[in-house]
Parts: sequence; structure tokens; C-alpha cells
Amino acid sequence: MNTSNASLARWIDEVAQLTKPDSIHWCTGSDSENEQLIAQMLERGDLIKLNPSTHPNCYLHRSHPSDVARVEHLTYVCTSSREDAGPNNNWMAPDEAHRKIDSMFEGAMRGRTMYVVPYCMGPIDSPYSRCGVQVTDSPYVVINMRVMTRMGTEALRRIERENQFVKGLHSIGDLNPERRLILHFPEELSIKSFGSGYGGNALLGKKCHALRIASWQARQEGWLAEHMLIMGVQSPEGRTHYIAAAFPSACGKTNLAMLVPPDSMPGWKIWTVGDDICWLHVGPDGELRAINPEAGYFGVVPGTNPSTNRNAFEMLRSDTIFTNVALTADNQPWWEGLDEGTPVVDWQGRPYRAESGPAAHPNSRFTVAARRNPIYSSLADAPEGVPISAILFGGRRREVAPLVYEAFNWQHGVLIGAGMASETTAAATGQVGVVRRDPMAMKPFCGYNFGDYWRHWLSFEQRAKKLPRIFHVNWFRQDASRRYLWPGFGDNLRVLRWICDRCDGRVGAQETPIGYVPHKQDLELTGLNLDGATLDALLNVDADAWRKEIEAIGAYLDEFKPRLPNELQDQLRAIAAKL
Ligand code: SAT
Ligand code: MN
Repeated sequence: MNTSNASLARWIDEVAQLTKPDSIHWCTGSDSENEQLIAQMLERGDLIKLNPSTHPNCYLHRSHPSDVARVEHLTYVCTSSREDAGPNNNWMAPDEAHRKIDSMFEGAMRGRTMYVVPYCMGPIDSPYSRCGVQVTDSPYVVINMRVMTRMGTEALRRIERENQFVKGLHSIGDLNPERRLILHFPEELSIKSFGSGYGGNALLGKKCHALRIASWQARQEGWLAEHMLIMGVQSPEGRTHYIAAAFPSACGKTNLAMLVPPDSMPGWKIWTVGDDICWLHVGPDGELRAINPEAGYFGVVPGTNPSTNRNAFEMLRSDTIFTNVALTADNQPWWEGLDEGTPVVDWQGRPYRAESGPAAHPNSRFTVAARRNPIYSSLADAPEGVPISAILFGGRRREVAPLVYEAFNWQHGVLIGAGMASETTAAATGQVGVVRRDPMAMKPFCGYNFGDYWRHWLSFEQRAKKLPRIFHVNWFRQDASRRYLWPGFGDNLRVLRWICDRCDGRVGAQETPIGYVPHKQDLELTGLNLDGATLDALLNVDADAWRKEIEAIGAYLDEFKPRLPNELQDQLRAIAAKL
């Protein structure tokens, strides 16, 4: 065995007996190991080398066409009590769950190599970081985990020191959707995932560990594991506010975290700490501090171009693993939203025909090291994390939600998060574009009962000396003809500026029944072609629509009784009364 940790050695032994691999490889995370894995995948056709002069060190992987997104209907939280998983999760009894999935794992790695992947979520020397070991038979997963986490020998040493780690067992099986399950055992700090090689289902450090298992651990230990980007917003005077923002999958977290300021706002700078996951702890000074548990980005490709996100566009020109994009005749990656190049091969490897749908899969992804980001924050690896001034909640809402509003206080802010809704996207299988409740953007990721989760959020009023202000934003308002009212992308900095001004106590606001909305004159709109009527529509709080919204939120929250905290109902009643 390649470890001095007895419980890890024993577990690897058990897993090998169950899955019967031909060989076992303990990953060190070294460059040469990575190169060997890539060479072997190229040879088997699991990877395609992209044009080395335009895209040095870039590769394309095509996943099975039935395996292109998270599968929420096959994802379970397996706690001893069903109530602990809550109405927000699929639930299976742990015994039954183990039995079911172990029968799939039986002999599943015959003829394959079993990779043992030790990883650390968060800076390797941070007290807030947590480790895990993923066992997998997919070299694609290994090379992705190497980018997305601190993977290899250093992580193994930390595991041996701490003697605590999350166990993640993964096999791609035969990729048969009928034999696919993603199971979480928070009480055992373990994950078992079978039958998918796709990101959120297979890179177990990400959603499975850093959100579902970590949220459970966080509740027990007094912190929060959230589906949030983390960014620094630096004003021309040099003051930086760190902001954490929760949006559902494929709603622009990566784009906001890597924002390029508009020309009309010279001197403003953005620094990315993280683009997807945020662990929040009360620091020694009583403030909320955030670390990004990840070391890379697994971002949505379509739509990325020099005008939507120049930083991301530049970042993807080298050292990137693309999944499910299309190819040009000279082997460059191609996706919808690029204004140059022509696709000749689609994401499934077929000759591209416009009538057979998009060339790149709508949920095609890039995997790239965070350090490749030109605006990577110098504090992104700081073990103590960054202090958070503001928390943003938001989603895709054609209607109802104004561009931005601020919560009256923490409890109201928790209600705003709990009542979040968004239109579904291609990041999960199922219908796209239907509005569903997605509290704190955690509907697919909270590893326990939302009622308990909101109570935990509320408890931070007692835990912290100083809490961030909470805001709701919506970049996706449309008019009756489905035209977006707000330009989004870089211009979102205009809203962030108002948020920073509020944090500094520099501007007032207009009080509405649902929260504080900006005075029009406090929004920096120079250089934007926004007429008065559009601005009015963006900031409008329509009482009729909101009465319906409040009713719908109330009905949704009722599903979590008896665990629903009274404070949320009180907050909701107060708003209803004002409306
Ligand atoms: O596939 S992931 O879950 O990692 C991406 C997402 O849906 O947020
Ligand atoms: Mn995400």
C-alpha cells in the first residue's frame, strides 16, 4: 500500500475486492503522470488533440451522448432518517442504497485500472480546507480532478496527518443510463457514483463533496458550504470589497467572477477568487471569510467570446480540456456564440449539419486551472480566505424580480435566498426554461433538509460579529417581446458598484415592500443606451406580481414544515402586509 493511513489502506483494499480492477494506480499529481494519462487517452481515442498552434496543450473529450449533464433524478441523499434529507432531496435508506449500488460496482473495474485520487478542497495549508479520496476507473476524471482540486501527494500527506477524508467511489460502468446512480452518505462522509463520466456526477470533489457532503459537515461544525462565486471588486480609489454570489448552474457565475469592466468605468478592477463554490467561516475577527475549495473552473463554453468575457476567452486558448464542443476544419474548438470559424464536426463527432441542432452541446464545458485566469486574485490561495462584504442571490427571471434590491436585514436576506427561483438550464437533464424554486441556488446541492439549512443560515446572526449585507440581482429581465432589458456581462459592474456604495454607507435607497431599490441617480449608467422607460421597468416592483410571488414562496416554504423556521414565515407575512 502507498499510504501510512490504515483506514485509507483498508478502504482501498475493500474497494478493489469489490470492483476487481486489473491494477491500482495511486495518483501523485505529477506532470509526468498527467502526460502519461493524456498519451494513453489519445491513443484510445478518449481525447483528441486540438490545433497546437492556435490552442497549445488543449484537448477535446466527447462524452457519451446520454451523459452530458447532471442527473438530479438519479441523485440521492442517503441519511438514516428520511426527514434529514428533506423534501428537497431524493432519499434512499443507506442499507438499501449500498446494496443497490454495490451490486453495480461488483467487478465493474475488470480489465481497467483503478486510480486512487487523493485531493484537498481548498488551499492545502488552510484550516478551512477538507480532503477526500476519489477512486475512479476513468482517466478523464483523473486529469480533470488534477485541474479542479489540489490533487496528489501533498493532499495524501494532509490526509495522513489529519486522518479524516471523504470517501468517493466512482466507476463509469458501461454508461448505461439505466444503471446510473449518484449516492451520498453524509453520516459516513462518503459518496458512491456509478454510470456517468460527466462533471458534476463524476468529479466527486465538486458538487458531491464540496456542496452535498460539505453542507452537512458545515452545519455540524458551524460554517456554510455554498454554490457561490467569490470576487473582489476594486474601486478606482483602491478599496476592494469581496462579494459572494449564488446563481444556479449556467446562469453566469463564471462570467460575473471574471467580469471585464466597461470602458466607461476606468480604474475599476475585478479579481476572481472562485467561480462556483464558496466555503464561508466566521473568522477569528467575527467576520465571514470565504475560501474557494476548488483550484480550477468547469465552465459553460457556449456564449464565451471576446465581448461577453474576454478574460475567459483568452484563458481558454491553452492548457484547457474541452468537453463536447464542435471542431473546425483545422481542429480548433468551436461553439455557438463564437463570431469566427465554422464548425465541420459536431459535439458527437458527426459531420456538422445546421438542421441537426447546435454544433456544440449547450452544456459543453471547459476545464482549466484557476491560475490561468488573467485576473486570478492574489488572495485566492490565502489560507485565511477573504472577508465578505456582500452576498448576492439571483437567477434567471424574465419577470417579477427587479435588477437589484437589498434585504432589510439578515433574516429578510435569508428569506430572499430561500425564495429564489430561476429558469432551468442545460446543466441538468430535463426541461429547459421552466421557473422552479432554487433556494440559495442549492436545490440540487444541499445535502440535508432545507428547513434545517435555513435555520442554520439564520444562526449566523448569533455566530458572527459582523455579517455581509444581502442583495438580490436579476440580469435576465425581459420585456413582452422577450428582449433583455439589461445588457449584462461587463455592465453588471454598474450594479456591483451600487452594492459596494451601499456597503460603504455612501448612498441611500428607495424603500419598497420587498427591500431597498436604488435611486435612479445612484446607478452609474454613462455609456449605456438605456432609456428612462427601460430603467423604470428594470427597477419596478409590481405589487400585483409580488403578491402572487409572495404567495408562491409561502406555498413552497410550507413544504418544509415542521422544520421551517418561524422567522421566515414572519418575514414573509411582513412583506405581504406591506404589499
Ligand atoms: O456539472 S457541474 O455540476 O459541475 C456544473 C453545474 O451544473 O454547476
Ligand atoms: Mn455550479
